Amino acid sequence: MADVREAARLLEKAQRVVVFTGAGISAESGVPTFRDALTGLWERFDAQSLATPQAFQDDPDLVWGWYEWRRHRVSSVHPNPGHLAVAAMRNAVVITQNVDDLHERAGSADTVHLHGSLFMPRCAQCGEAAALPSTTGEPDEGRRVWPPSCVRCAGLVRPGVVWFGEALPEAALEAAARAASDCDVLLTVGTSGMVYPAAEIPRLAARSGAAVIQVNPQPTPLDSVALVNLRGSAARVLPDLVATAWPDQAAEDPAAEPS
Ligand code: BJW
Ligand code: ZN
Repeated sequence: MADVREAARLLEKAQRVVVFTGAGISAESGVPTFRDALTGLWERFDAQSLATPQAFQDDPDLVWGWYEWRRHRVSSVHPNPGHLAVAAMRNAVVITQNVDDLHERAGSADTVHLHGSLFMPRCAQCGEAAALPSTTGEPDEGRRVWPPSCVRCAGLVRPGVVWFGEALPEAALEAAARAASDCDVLLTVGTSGMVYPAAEIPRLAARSGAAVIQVNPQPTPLDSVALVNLRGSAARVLPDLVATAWPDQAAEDPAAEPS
């Protein structure tokens, strides 16, 4: 409780706030994380056989089917109180590693996506943006689905996400680095802080003099970077934090349009 008050005090007096999120913020919406024991996606699937350019080259229908399954799953869930609390921090810059659209659906329209999106497929050959397939019904977890063909060059369409060994979108990485070096407070939520260069963002903020606040039920390598570690789930801790920092605003519906 004292830690929440300390974090709220830092947030309330900050001019520039960055919220940096990972899979954990979407866990309570029903989107699995990657590395959590038992529930993480990679407890059940082999990352190397699904989240690399080589995997798509070797087995396009396995990889496309897996991403279609995840896209349908994300489309069927809703933002949780953690996403809504982030959207209530109206001037915060939101930087996410997530490929879902739950921040946007909660009201954080300008979210920066470091690892791309499940909803922006593109041609693997020429890079042309592709339309989302209008498939009916959700594919099963392991079902193979042949990817669509590019309308420009007939190459295979791939998911618009960043796989291991691929560069992050330049504009997103630049925007994230700029915001992190310029902020007073960076709030890191629900990330294991293990995947680079994204994991450099909270570290860059700390080096630039910002106070880092972490929300995570488990210890992470970012514990030593954070000034305040709030051990708990995003959907429980973030609304508490917002209510403590801005007691008047907390009474409003965070998803409502400003009047
Ligand atoms: C809760 C909660 C609740 C649970 N509330 N919290 C330096 C050293 C070693 C290796 C490298 C290095 N630099 C780069 C590399 C290689 C590699 C890398 O980092 N590997 C590491 C694993 C060692 N990085 C790359 O390959 C990157 N590219 C690159 O470096 O390119 C160089 C290059 C330059 C120029 C030209 C060409 C190349 C790309 C990384 C792409 C990552 N992609 C993925 C998959 C996206 C697609 C998909 O979704 O399938 O992104 S990997 C996966 O990990 C996904 C995530 O965004 C990312 C981070 O995971 P996240 O969000 O932290 O999730 P988890 O599961 O790890 O953690 C969840 C946390 O939530 C836990 O802490 C829980 O406790 C917590 N939690 N419930 C709050 N309710
Ligand atoms: Zn093409």
